[in-house]
Amino acid sequence: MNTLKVERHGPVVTVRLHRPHVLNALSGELLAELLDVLRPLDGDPEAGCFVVTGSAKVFAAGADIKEMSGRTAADMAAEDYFSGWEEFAGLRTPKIAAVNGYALGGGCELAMMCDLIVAGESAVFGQPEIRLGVIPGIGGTQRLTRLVGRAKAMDLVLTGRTMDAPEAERAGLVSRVVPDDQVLPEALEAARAIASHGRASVAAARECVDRALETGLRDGILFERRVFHGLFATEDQKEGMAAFLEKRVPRFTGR
Ligand code: DAK
Repeated sequence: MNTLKVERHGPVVTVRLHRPHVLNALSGELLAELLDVLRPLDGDPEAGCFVVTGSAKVFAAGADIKEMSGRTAADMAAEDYFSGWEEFAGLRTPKIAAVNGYALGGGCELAMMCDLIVAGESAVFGQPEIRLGVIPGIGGTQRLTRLVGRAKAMDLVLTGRTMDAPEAERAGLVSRVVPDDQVLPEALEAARAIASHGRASVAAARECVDRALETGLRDGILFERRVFHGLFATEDQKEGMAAFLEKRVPRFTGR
């Protein structure tokens, strides 16, 4: 592994982006290594949550500009450059971004592909690609707009300005803001909580929440109700409700 450091504690897998000389810029190699690590773990019943983080000073300063700069449109199309990020976004295991410092361009897009963003007070978010003569291209114009609304998304994408952690929290981009040294502990605690729940209900909850961004209210409510009904076919539903009534901690099996 050249670009990542990976740790596993029980059901929580932590991936630390590690290209310090370029502020963790996201290269093709980093993406390939990230997918090599996470792909086999996705669907592993023992893996309950992924945490993606950077260093104490930077999450990721975007896609690797040096790697991209000389490419032509034909190169980009032929390689379908960075299409693998959609595979990352589509992993079924819940993902938490633990962000300190810069999360710019592809770094902000990577954080938005996660289910939760836990940010340190020093975190800085933005889509500055316009300053490079391009636009966000790993979902930034789409996810940012859905998460923070058109007004704020236009502001960030057209001016290239950044927003600090309190603004990102007010805008709805960030789930929690904590002191910098608490970012990873807070993210790991959230990851352990998620991993302690039944896998089927966690997967169902993620699908339903994300569906809210893609469908009308009526269809979304119906989708939620059908998924809710379906969970009564799982052993985890029986166990979760029995444990409540028996005043004990549930033992979910993912079945
Ligand atoms: N790529 C490559 N190297 C980078 C980098 C990046 N994104 N960001 C920083 N570095 C390197 C710097 O070049 C510098 O290297 P040396 O000069 O020391 O060799 C080193 O990291 C330290 O950076 P600075 O000296 O600039 O550090 P400062 O603290 O002064 O400034 C900064 C920090 C984050 C404000 C600044 O580094 C900066 O503005 N970085 C660029 C931020 C940015 O523009 N990010 C967006 C990148 S474009 C695609 C779709 C999307 C994309 C790509 C493809 N397709 C669908 C095909 C995504 C595009 C982007 O994300």
